[in-house]
Amino acid sequence: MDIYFAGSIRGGQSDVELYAELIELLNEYGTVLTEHVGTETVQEEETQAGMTDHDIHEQDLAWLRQADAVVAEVSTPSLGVGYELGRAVELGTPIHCLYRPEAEHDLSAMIRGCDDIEVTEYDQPTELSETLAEFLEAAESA
Ligand code: 6IA
Repeated sequence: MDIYFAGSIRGGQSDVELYAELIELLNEYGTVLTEHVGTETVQEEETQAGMTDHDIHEQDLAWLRQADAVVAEVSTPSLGVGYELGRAVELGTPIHCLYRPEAEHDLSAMIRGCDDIEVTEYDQPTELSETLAEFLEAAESA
């Protein structure tokens, strides 16, 4: 099972360690195509590799089309994550968003109000094993 994990980069990387923990958890259930989201230095690395924004967009959309499921951490608002979620809805890919109610920003109505997106509120990644296992199992048999 290929999993697309989405999390803020230019929207702010203050949750990057949390993303890394979630990616580790998700790797128990399948292959996370977007492990770089949990890396603080992703921006420098890709600049050094000569990747343009166009290259990044095309690569990420190819992975999104390949993915069997999308999991997004949405506590830090990000234009890129919102865009990816909209594209995933159109692709018909099962989507699960993770949101910490303690976060600085309320979750967008466009995410919480979307019937095609499941949202789970949580405090610690350790609470999420069962929820993610159930979601990914259902996504696999969808
Ligand atoms: O708008 P944001 O940057 O917060 O969007 C974050 C989301 O878009 C993530 O879920 C990623 O899948 C995708 N994304 C945004 N930027 C990148 C990126 N490098 N590399 C891979 N995926 C990305 C940006 C660095 C650049 C300076 C070379």
